[in-house]
Amino acid sequence: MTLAFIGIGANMGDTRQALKDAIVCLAQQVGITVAARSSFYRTAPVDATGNDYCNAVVKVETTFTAAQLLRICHHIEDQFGRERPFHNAPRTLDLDLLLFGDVSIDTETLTVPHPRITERAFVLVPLLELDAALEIPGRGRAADFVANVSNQRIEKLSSCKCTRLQEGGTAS
Ligand code: PH2
Ligand code: MG
Ligand code: MG
Repeated sequence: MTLAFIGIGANMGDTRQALKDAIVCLAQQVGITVAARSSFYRTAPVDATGNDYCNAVVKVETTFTAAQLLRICHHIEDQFGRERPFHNAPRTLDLDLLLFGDVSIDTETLTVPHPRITERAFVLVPLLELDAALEIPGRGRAADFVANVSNQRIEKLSSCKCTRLQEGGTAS
């Protein structure tokens, strides 16, 4: 069993719903248990165009290899209608394998830890919400990189509305 972190992002369509549905999809996979999820965040596009993103990170336990987990992520992206017309194009769903246990992998198709993990507030902030003492293999403490990304806009989205609706029994 390996502990892995997956970054989730979307900036087209109903982004919050896409993130929720993607987490359900991951949890439904045999060989993946979703152990925790961060809050959802509204974030400014970084090196990209289009609308603000909704981002989150999930912590999963998996029996898969990193390559298998990546394939599953890509398959789920396809199911959500992901298209890739150009680099960093707006997307209905993006699932990025951020960390896979304490291993470092560098192949043509997969680099773990994710190469830009320390440069992006939309990854670092939710990661630290899940584990404030997180160590990034080969890089050091995730918390040490937050100051470098303080210029990137990121806002935690409230989940109060959903909770209140569910408690009232009127959630759709
Ligand atoms: N993903 C990118 C490029 N830029 N910006 C934000 N805010 N959130 C993302 O998920 C994101 C991005 C490439 O995958
Ligand atoms: Mg990405
Ligand atoms: Mg991606």
